[in-house]
Amino acid sequence: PAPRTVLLTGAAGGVGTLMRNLLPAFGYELRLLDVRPIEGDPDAVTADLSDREALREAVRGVDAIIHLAGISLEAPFEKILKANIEGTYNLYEAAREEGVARVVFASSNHAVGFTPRPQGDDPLIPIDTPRRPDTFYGLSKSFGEDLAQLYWDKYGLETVSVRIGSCFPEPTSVRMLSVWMSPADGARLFHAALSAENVGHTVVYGSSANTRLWWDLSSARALGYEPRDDSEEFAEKLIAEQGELEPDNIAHAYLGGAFVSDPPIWPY
Ligand code: NAI
Ligand code: 15L
Repeated sequence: PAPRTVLLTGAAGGVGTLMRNLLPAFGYELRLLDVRPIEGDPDAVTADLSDREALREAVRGVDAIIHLAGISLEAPFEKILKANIEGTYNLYEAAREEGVARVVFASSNHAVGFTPRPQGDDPLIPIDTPRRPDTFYGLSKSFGEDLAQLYWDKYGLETVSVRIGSCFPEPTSVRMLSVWMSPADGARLFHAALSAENVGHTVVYGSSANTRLWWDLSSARALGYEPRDDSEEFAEKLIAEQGELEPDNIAHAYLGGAFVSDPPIWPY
């Protein structure tokens, strides 16, 4: 049967707020969790990913989990370790103990951020490109993908790991023209990831069907995802403001944009 009740972790964040508005139209009943209180939903769970008892209670009875909670940018290793590495482990343990069938894991392009971006006629980056994290943040997403593989192989807990590009209402940099995932396409992709059958552990890139796309969306399409948006309508304005990407600029040369520099610099 199709999943109905879904726990959305990180529900107070940017993507969480977009998704809690968009996903109910696909028929899901959402349970929300975040360390920050969520106004307007008295049933929302306010809990930290370090609280294993709270996680067990929060996952009890749900059909699936969309795991967005965590630190979403580069940060000191100790913080990434606690929120993203230990936190994701704690969530998977709770899911395993409570028999939750599937997780949709918000991975990131920064798990492969040191991959050179395609230029000219270069082929699109395949989904099985070697992982090359560009930050401790990207490293934590690489860990999450491996954790997901372990829980599938050992316990039969399914995951779709979505290497999200940039999910914001609009792209705000020239790089984002290539990696942008419109919120509406994001909801379509999360729906496909929740409802496709027999996913085992599947890794997909998460973006719209952008004219300037850098990666291969076929593993996402194989789940039934049909993107409808394209960032190209924003291209003229962004390029006029920021100029084209330059091959010699280190912040323009890799998938991860300016996350590859130390420290990461805006705009990425
Ligand atoms: P965000 O930073 O706006 O939201 C993350 C949420 O997680 C926040 O509401 C925060 O309070 C919560 N959180 C942080 N630590 C927590 C903890 N220890 N326990 C419970 N909750 C905690 O990030 P955003 O942009 O919404 O991203 C959501 C997820 O998607 C993140 O995992 C991020 O790494 C991933 N992602 C997002 C991309 C984007 O374009 N927005 C791109 C690639 C990945
Ligand atoms: C991410 O992983 C971040 O969470 C998000 O804030 C954006 O920076 C995005 O990647 C990006 O690469 O643009």
